[in-house]
Amino acid sequence: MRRANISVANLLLMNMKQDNIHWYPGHMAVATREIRKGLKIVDMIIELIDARAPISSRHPFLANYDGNKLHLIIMTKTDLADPYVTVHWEAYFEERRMPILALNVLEKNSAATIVKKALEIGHVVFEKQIAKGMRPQPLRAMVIGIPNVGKSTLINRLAKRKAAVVEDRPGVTRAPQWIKPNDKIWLLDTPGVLPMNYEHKLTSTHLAAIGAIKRDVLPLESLTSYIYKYVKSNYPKLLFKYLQTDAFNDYDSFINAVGLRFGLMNQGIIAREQAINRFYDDFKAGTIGRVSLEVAY
Ligand SMILES: Nc1nc2c(ncn2[C@@H]2O[C@H](COP(=O)(O)OP(=O)(O)O)[C@@H](O)[C@H]2O)c(=O)[nH]1
Ligand SMILES: [Mg+2]
Repeated sequence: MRRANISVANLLLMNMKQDNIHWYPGHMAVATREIRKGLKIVDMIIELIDARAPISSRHPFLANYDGNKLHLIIMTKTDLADPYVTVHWEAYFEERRMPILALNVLEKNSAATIVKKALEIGHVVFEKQIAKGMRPQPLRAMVIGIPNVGKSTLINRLAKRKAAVVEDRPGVTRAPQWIKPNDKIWLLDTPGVLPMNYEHKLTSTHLAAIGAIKRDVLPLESLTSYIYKYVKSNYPKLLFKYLQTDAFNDYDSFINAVGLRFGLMNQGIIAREQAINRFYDDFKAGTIGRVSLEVAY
């Protein structure tokens, strides 16, 4: 790809300059209380972020977390992101001494790869236990992330193998339920859903573009206009491939071209609304191609 026009430094700078918008302020306090509760009983945080927008899909709560838990970052949806950019992101986190795995959660061996890496990092916990003369206990981990990053997909994959849950007696405070892929690692069975970071316009835009925000609250026209301009300047060939034409030179003519290409007509007139929705869906699903919205250099 051509060098994308938004570096992390620029991103942060732009964020600072943007007026803060609050579509839905998010119930930060409630969500973080649940997560804090979970954190008390685990050794490790497994934080899922989206490879297409690794900064925006993190959350200040975890980005600034300096507690004593081990912390593994999983960059998901690499199949939808620009592979060259993803490599840079891996280096970015590694340079900051943050263990990271970049993968497609839908791939067959993704769960096993994550467990292997978690156990590698978790070795320090086992060593401490052994030093104390204890038998090594299962490593306890909690999967955390904003909506739509793949938390349920990952947990279901792990549960399918050899899941067992702690018994749930009625009338007693519900004990934490564990997914037990094996006797070395247990995961809390409910992932921690982080409220999203809506603080900055660009962050919100990226979260919307990757499908983390419900469609019915989105300003689809300005969102798709942003996506169109971004793809056109950073991945221009993808738009040609998508529409089999380059007979468009601005957002409006592009949306018209989408309508024509996919036959989205209403009584002989291009159904603009439908075309906008179609483009948004195709971008989110990666049909247009692999696009990273944030770059690490
Ligand atoms: N292409 C792709 N899709 C994924 C990946 N991980 C999850 N998904 C899809 O993303 C959507 C949201 O996943 P889900 O596990 O429900 O996310 P959650 O909200 O974090 O629990 C689902 O349609 C998944 O099939 C991935 O690595 N690549
Ligand atoms: Mg889920």
